[in-house]
Amino acid sequence: MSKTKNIHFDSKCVHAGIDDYEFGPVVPPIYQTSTFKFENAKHGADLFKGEREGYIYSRMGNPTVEAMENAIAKLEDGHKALGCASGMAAISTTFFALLKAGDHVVCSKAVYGPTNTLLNNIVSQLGIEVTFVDASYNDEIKAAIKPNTKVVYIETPGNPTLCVADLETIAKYTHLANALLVVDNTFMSPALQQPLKLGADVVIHSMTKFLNGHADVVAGIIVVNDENTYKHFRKTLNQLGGTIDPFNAFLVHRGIKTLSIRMQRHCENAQVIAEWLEQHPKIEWVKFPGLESHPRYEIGKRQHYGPGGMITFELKGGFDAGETVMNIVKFCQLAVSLGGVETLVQHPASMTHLTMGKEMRAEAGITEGLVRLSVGIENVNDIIKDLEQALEQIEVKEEAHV
Ligand code: LCS
Repeated sequence: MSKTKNIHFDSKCVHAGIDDYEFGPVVPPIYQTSTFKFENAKHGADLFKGEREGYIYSRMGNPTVEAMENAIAKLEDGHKALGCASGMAAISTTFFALLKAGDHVVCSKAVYGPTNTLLNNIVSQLGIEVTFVDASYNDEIKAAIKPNTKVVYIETPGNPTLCVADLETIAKYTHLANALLVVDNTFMSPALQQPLKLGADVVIHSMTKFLNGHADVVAGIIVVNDENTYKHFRKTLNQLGGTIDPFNAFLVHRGIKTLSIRMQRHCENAQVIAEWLEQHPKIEWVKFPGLESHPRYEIGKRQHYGPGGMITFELKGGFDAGETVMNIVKFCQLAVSLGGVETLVQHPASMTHLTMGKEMRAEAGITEGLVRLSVGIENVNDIIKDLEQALEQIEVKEEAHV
């Protein structure tokens, strides 16, 4: 019987994907090898034909990578997973696996900038049509789906606006059209949201973020629900070549052991900070799924096991004030990426979402003054103290944001 079958999610984080290995190590050994010896010519030929199980070449499969893939598949309650070299490798592999000329994709407007750019600049040049929608509104998605829609692609909460999409309803609309629902679950991690249970067909993560959690790896993953889809994705990934390497897979597998407790602290800290920001006189608005003022608070409460660690806000005084704060924080670090143990702050309009262009950003609700905070697991008072001293130093002229 599987050791991880009927155990709590917290325990799965520690034990999923861990097997018995030669010499008895309690963690998977790192098979840092590009290729694997065949016993003889027939063995090699049989492996290539798929008539025997085993490893051939690390782009096509590696035991350390497979251990991590099995772990994430278990955490997402999926069938199998495919480790990728980055989140963008996972996303591009998914589009290549599922789309061909003549197909149509519906995508939420608020997605990571390069996802938007990939669809707009590369996917659309292959004869694939793309429609961007505000995924907060189920009716917008329903209206955008056409007979040739093959994929509905949702990031929820969206980067960086933290808009929340109702996955259960969207899955119903998607399946009525015989399309597949692909969900980028990076902002929540499987500790806080499990899209396959809500009807999604494919789940993607940038594992660079919460899954690894320590800002020392760039990696991605695709989780699928059935063997046929898995085989098709595996073939596509082998051909495109964006596979994860064994050492990064080992680091991610190590990172997820603490996923549950990290996410709990991210959520607790972010809730306190979001509430503090919301009542601060120099703050124009705050967006956080754990605040009752979030327009999709009720959907979030139903769909999430916690509000997450990401907050966006805008200062009275707009971009200038935001820039000043980013320049004078000391404890919070000014850097892109998110989901690590350390608190990071960044400005999407000039950084992560620059390539989208001003018009698309405005349509997606990414205002020029929006500041994004990835709340770490430090003591919350240290984060607040730093934000406080930064906010104290900005001058807010009421007319500045009018
Ligand atoms: N999906 C989401 C939601 C992301 O936030 C990112 C990266 C990706 C996919 C791509 O993953 P990568 O290839 O970088 O592993 N987001 C970043 C961000 O907001 N700041 O820097 C990277």
